[in-house]
Amino acid sequence: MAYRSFGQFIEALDRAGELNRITVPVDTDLLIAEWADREMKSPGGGKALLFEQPIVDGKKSAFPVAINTMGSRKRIAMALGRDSIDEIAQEIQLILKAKPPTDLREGWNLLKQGIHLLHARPKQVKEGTCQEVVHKIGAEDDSSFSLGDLPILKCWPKDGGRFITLPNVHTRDPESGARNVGVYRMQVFDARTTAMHLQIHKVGARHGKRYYEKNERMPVAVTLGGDPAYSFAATAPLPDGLDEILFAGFLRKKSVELVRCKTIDVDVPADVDFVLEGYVQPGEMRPEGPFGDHTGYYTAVEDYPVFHLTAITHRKDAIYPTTIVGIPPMEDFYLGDATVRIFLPVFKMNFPELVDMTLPPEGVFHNLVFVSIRKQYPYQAFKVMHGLWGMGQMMFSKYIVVVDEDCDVHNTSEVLFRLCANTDPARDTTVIKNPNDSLDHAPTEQNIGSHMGFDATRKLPGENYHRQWPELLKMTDEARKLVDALQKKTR
Ligand SMILES: Cc1cc2nc3c(=O)[nH]c(=O)nc-3n(C[C@H](O)[C@H](O)[C@H](O)COP(=O)(O)O)c2cc1C
Ligand SMILES: [Mn+2]
Repeated sequence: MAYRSFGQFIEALDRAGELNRITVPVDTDLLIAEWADREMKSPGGGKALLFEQPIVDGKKSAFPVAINTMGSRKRIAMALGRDSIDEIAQEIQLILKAKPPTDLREGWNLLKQGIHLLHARPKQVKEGTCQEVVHKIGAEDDSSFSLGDLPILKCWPKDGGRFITLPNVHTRDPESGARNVGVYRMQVFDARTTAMHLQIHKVGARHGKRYYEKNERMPVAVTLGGDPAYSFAATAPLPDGLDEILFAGFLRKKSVELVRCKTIDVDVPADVDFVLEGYVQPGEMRPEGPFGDHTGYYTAVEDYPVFHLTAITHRKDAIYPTTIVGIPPMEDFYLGDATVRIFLPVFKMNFPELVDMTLPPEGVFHNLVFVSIRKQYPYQAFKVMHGLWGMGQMMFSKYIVVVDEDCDVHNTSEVLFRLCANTDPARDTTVIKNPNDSLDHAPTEQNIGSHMGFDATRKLPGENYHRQWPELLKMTDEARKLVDALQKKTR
């Protein structure tokens, strides 16, 4: 179930007919991005693309570029070794609801889950394929190998440079020792320095702050590739302190093998494709951007920490994984969508009335949330909104629309119908203050803003509605069955 390498995942995609190999040379300057954008916007997310001859500054790179590898329902499930993402949600539900089994089958299922949880613990190993080739950089410089040798994309015309878009950034809390892995993009400044886009709400930024306060460098290891479960775990909005490596081990049902980096005291998965080792210096900031962002707009230039490379190590047959973000729908929609589906049981544990939830692609994660509830008492829709606004990265949700359980939140048209039909704006909305996603350009000030909730559920007595709530139209089952039969005959 777990992939021993990123290459093995690419082969699995190929066998499943989910990969297009592009054998002609294609420039990493905008052309791979334009090709990938068309693919991501084709029905269902198109295919994964493997550019076998990426061109960097007029020269062919030694490493192929893989993009859109998780950009569909099927491929994200394949990335996590399942037929469907819902299997993982069921596995999580089983753990959350764990109580003494009532029959043999339940007992067996629970036992299996227990064994899979054991896999969450990583294993330390002495050697890893990610260190088959080692290039130390700086004083011990052994070669002219540098970031310029990686097929790093320039994604959009006005981008400030080339950006590493799927880096798994490994850091440690200097006090508790807790590990964190997050995907924070990196703009290449030169052969051995990049920006590190640690937005202020993210755990990597908090770790940095702890080091800088003590005037210490933060050691940082950036990995690319390996089992795609690693990258997925790094994008997942886990609570601060919950180790992404444990989560990856649980997802892939196999312990992650960790190897110590060559020039810093950080452990990384031994089977990744590339490791960029280095550090962030306290107080050092440089302008980052512009960058064609997942908002669909360019994010303006802002100061961000600088990452200094001390080594690059890689497998001999390394593949460079990347993505591009932009006007939705893009590959990252499927990452966010899978996250919501996987963690739905956790949300349901916090909100027993919650039936279903989705972040539609048009809202680009934080801008729009549709949630359906089984309403029992007045103002319950507002309670759910406020609860969501208080939960981790859900704090960024700009608009939350709450509907009744019989509305399919995955059908945007149905939700909009309920929103329009069931609300009196003055009565059924609330506007609150909350932290805002750093990338949102709309608020007057960065990182803070207002959020709006819509109660589009049917109004109960006690909700300031003094009329008879009407009944939604519905045909009888009998009439439906009869017409089904008639239509079958006439077809
Ligand atoms: C393709 C992609 C690019 C991302 N780029 C950034 C980024 O540049 N900076 C950032 O702070 N978060 C970025 N994120 C979001 C974080 O990876 C995400 O919020 C993650 O949950 C953070 O983990 P943390 O809670 O451990 O900090 C990106 C996500 C994806 C899918
Ligand atoms: Mn984290």
